[in-house]
Amino acid sequence: MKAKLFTLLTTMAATVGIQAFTIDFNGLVVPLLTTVDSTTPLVINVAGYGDVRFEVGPASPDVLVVDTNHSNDGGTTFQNSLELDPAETVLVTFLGPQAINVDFDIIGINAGESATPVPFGSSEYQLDAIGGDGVGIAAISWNVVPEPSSGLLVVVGVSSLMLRRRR
Ligand SMILES: [Ca+2]
Ligand SMILES: [Ca+2]
Repeated sequence: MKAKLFTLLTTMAATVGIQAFTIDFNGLVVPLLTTVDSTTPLVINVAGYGDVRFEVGPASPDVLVVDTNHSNDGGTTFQNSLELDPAETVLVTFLGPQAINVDFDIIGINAGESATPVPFGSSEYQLDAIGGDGVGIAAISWNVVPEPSSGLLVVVGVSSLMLRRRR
């Protein structure tokens, strides 16, 4: 009986599923030469998720541009990306449900350059472009675990009650 209940719960949890989302600057979502500056954040609405906001650093005159100056493979395949010049900063905030497994696809990281997204709190990431000729964010992907439905919560509750009674 216990084993059957656990199997049922496991199956239901798997059915709930994890959702996957992507912002791809190489797609047509964001037009080329779109700019982000201190007065104009870039807010991208991702179907089924909600908004993701890109801002420049709070104390910085940075201007970020969606352009085609960086490649992923040393210079042959140039892609659209949100470009950061050296010393520029971008803050990326997930305004929809909790984003997990956040993965930045950063292109144009040459020798001596670095660009590592640093998480702040549960929904914000800061990326600083350091050195060389800058980098670009080609894409961001992430997952969302949907809120458990009230029906599933009832099943879990009743099941744990039954398990407790049997101990
Ligand atoms: Ca710039
Ligand atoms: Ca570079």
